[in-house]
Amino acid sequence: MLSITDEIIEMSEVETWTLPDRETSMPYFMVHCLWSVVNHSGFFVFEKEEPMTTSVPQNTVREWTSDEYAPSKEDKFSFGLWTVGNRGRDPFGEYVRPLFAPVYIVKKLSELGAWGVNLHDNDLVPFDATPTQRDRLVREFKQALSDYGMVVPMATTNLFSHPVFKDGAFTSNDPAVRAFALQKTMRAIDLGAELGATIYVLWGGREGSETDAGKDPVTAVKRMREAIDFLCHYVKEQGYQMRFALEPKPNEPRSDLYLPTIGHMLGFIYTLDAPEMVGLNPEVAHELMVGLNFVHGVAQALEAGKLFHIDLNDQKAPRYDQDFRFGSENLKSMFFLVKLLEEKGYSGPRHFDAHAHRTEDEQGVWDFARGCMRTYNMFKQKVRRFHTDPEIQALLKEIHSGDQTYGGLLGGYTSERAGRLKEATIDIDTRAKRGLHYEKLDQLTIELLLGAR
Ligand code: GCO
Ligand code: MN
Ligand code: MN
Repeated sequence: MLSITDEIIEMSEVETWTLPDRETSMPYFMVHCLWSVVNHSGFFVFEKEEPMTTSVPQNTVREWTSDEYAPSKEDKFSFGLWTVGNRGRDPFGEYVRPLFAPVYIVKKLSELGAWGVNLHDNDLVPFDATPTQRDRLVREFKQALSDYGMVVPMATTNLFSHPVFKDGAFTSNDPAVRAFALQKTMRAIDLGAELGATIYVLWGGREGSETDAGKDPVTAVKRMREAIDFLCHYVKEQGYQMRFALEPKPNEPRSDLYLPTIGHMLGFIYTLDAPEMVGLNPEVAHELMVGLNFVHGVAQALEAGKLFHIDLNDQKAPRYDQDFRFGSENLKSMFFLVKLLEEKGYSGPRHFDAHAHRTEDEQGVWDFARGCMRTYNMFKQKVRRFHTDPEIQALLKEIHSGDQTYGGLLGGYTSERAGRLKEATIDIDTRAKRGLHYEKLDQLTIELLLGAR
């Protein structure tokens, strides 16, 4: 058994370890332990923050909160522990920001107006934690959630940081790795269920290849199916109220990932044992990395009833995954995204899977988080204006009117309709000559977005 002093010394030694960017678990754990140890002993106040209280602190944020765009719990904004906890490490440079303990993140996000916090298993419980350490961390985290009025809508598994996953988890050629991946995920599902998560994200971080010489891509898809089927049965048997959201990504960290886009994933879902339990977690940056229209992808998922969750961020088109602040790059398409989500009644979390620029210190992280939420709300306000702008609405009415003469020939197939359609003379010349006024509508949209109307 370690004494408090030994524990602090041991943890301080741990801090000098270098870990891959996403392997944040041990540092988090270290700060977490330090935080709780020093709190109990009462001789050190972490980061000069107030100790946890049993009510949501009031008036702690004084800027950007007084207007209609200030985020509130009703907006259902969530962040991952790994997002605001991102320390700015990249393949070329070391950490630039300090560790934030999970309970500290919960407190800060709550103060900023967020509603939920999501996590990988190892964002909270280190890879090699003992059952006692796990229970303590989970207990303290749950206390923080209750103290700060935060929920855990989504949980996921880290199947990418540990070297054992270097050639994938569910798709690894090695049965022992596949078995370990399933074991780890079942335990992480238990953790998610304990924290109240109803969505479980599966992102195939390393489910891919650099070369197709060593892995059969057909077998890879079959293995993925086998794993997800297994996990669906597990969730059902446990009686958890949980659905899976699959997150496609075209590449990074592998050269190529399997099931790379929304479309690939959608097709795959319907081959599963329990497709009703499985939907999508599309991410803005991932579709933009391959030059796709994210709004169209999300629309297809929505239409199929498969938009279970969404990762909001932004991206300068085709390049590495940039995870920029939501709406910081593609103003117009992010407006259309918010318009789609709001108009179609998407009721799930508005989750930000993004992080602050590497140039930022801690204040920059909270500026970043607040910015994601405010921008979403500003777009939401613009959508309301779009709906009430008379000129835009009149134009839309005209655009959608078309020639109704042939309406009766459309709809579902009947042999009578098919016969009439084959015989009909359709006035294509008039239709072909007609201008559609999309230029004007698009310009009006731009003027609205830029505040000119
Ligand atoms: C990425 C992914 C991840 C996942 C996360 C949850 O590009 O790194 O977007 O951030 O969303 O691991 O599964
Ligand atoms: Mn991503
Ligand atoms: Mn993501």
